[in-house]
This record gives sequence, structure tokens and C-alpha cells, in this order.
Amino acid sequence: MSITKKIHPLIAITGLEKAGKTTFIHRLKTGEFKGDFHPTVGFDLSIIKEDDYRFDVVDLGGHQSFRSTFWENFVSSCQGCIFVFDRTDNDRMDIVKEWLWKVEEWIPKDANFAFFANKSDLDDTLSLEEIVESLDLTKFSESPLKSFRIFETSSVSGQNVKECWTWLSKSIRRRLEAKPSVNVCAFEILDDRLEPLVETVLIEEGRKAELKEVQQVFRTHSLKMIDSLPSISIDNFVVHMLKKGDYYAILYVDKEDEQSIARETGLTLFFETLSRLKRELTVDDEVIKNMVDSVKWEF
Ligand SMILES: Nc1nc2c(ncn2[C@@H]2O[C@H](COP(=O)(O)OP(=O)(O)OP(=O)(O)O)[C@@H](O)[C@H]2O)c(=O)[nH]1
Ligand SMILES: [Mg+2]
Repeated sequence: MSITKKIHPLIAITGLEKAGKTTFIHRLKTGEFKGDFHPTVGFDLSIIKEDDYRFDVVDLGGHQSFRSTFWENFVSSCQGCIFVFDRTDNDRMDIVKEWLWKVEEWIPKDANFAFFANKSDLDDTLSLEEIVESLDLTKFSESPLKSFRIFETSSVSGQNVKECWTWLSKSIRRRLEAKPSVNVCAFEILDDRLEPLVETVLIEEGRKAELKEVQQVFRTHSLKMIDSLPSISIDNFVVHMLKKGDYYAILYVDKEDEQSIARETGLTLFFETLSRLKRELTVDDEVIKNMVDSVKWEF
């Protein structure tokens, strides 16, 4: 059996309302400035094709009601993220800072993160130094995020619009091509009462004790938070938690494996296993092992 799954990298565009997110995407797609977009209600998805790749770009509504409802879902499963900041917006620095750092917390640590000091064509903008200081941007050097960049942008003049896209798309492609699969060390399915239905260990003999300890730590401390935690790092592992209907999937992967890809792998395995569980009620280790081995990626 072979599962072939097409990955469409997700790029999430965040930033407060009126920062210029929709205008930026339009400029990127058409090369033109359009100045009369309505505020985005919910979110809009754009598809940008490049060679054989398809990037799904989600333009998130910046209003508070959207920020607090579904930003986290998109940001935590993206491969790239942009935070658009209107550099004439002196009055909302505290709110910008609060949301910028929430995004920093949600974004997978291997994803690329771009900060736009946008509307750079206007007079009376905050200087880069003022922005860095007010938003604590120097702290990004201590963040576990591997890749963060600041761009001074304008959708009116086109400043840095293409440059940022090239940086994002090239880095994401390079990353995905370098590591097309993920090493799943263990895999569990639990029912809605958190009782295990399937427990499979796929790691080599020499590391089984190390994994066992991590599983114990996870069960004691983190299992009760399963509804709120997408993933957690314990020692040399990252534990991913996914819920669908009445089932939970727990996935243990090596820490250096890319988190966003691990989540995709986990979901593929999870849905496959779930359909088997429903059909056969049991899933033997060999089936799961074959499933893990056979996940193939296409871009
Ligand atoms: N001068 C200037 N104006 C811009 C720029 N980018 C966007 N704008 C203007 O800023 C306003 C808001 O732009 P939008 O793109 O709708 O903002 P948004 O971030 O999508 O806002 P929400 O959808 O409400 O979250 C519009 O009047 C745009 O014309 C820019 O680079 N320079
Ligand atoms: Mg918009």
C-alpha cells in the first residue's frame, strides 16, 4: 500500500485590520496597486503556482473577532507566515505587540517568519529603530524560530513585495526538498476517554528506553491538556496531538524533524488508521509500520 500526498505549503498573512494584507496579496499576484478593498471578513485563500509547486496563501481578517477565533489554527500549521504592520499606526503599538508575539508562539519553529514594516511609501512613518524598540523585535534573536526577517514594504511602490515572496518561497521549497519525509518514532490512537486503542513503537531498539521515559512524562503531565496543545517538546522528541471526531492521535517524532511536515504526516496516518480501525477493529504493528514507510511526498 502506498499513500501519496500532495503538500501545498501554507503561508499565513497576519496583522491587524487595515495593515495592508489584502492589498499586498493583490500587488504580489498582479503587480498592481488597488486601493479600495473592503475589510476581509473571515479569510480569503489565494493559490500561487510556481513551477510544480502550489502555495496556498491565506489572507486572515485582521479584526479582533477573527484574530481570537481562527488565526491560531492557520498559523500553527503554516510553513511560512507574514505579519503585516502599518508603520503609520502609532496608536495601536500595544495591540500589535500582543498579537505579533502570539503569532511567534503559534508558528511552527521551522517555518519562515517575515515582518513587514508596511506603507513605507508614506511620510510620517515610524523609523525602523522605533518599531524594533516598541515591538521588542530584538527578542527574535532569542526565539526558537529558525528564520525571521524584517522587510520595509509598500504595496503602492512595490518595495520588497517580490523580494519577500522570493525569500519565503525559496526557503520553503528548499526545506521541503531537503526533508521530504519525517521519522515517526511512535504512534498511538486513543478513544474519547483517552483509553489507548493502538500503541505502536517504531524506533530502533537502542532508543526504546529513552522514548519510554518521554511517553511516561507525556502521559503524566501533558495528556490532560490534549484538547488545547497542538504539540509539545520533551527531551529529544516532539509529541504531536491531533483530534478527529471521537479519536485522538499521538505522534512522537524526532525533535529535529520539521514540525509542520510531522503534522501532515500524522494526519495522513491518522485518517488511514482510523478507517482501518472502523473496518477491522484491530491494527497490527506491521500495518502501521508499512503505512509509515509508504508515506510518499509529492510537491
Ligand atoms: N500608502 C499605502 N497604503 C496602503 C498600503 N497597503 C495598504 N494600504 C491601504 O491600507 C488600507 C487597508 O488595506 P487592506 O489591504 O484592506 O488591509 P487589511 O490588512 O487587509 O485589513 P483587514 O482585511 O481589515 O484585516 C487600504 O486603504 C489600502 O489602500 C501601502 O503599502 N501603502
Ligand atoms: Mg483584508
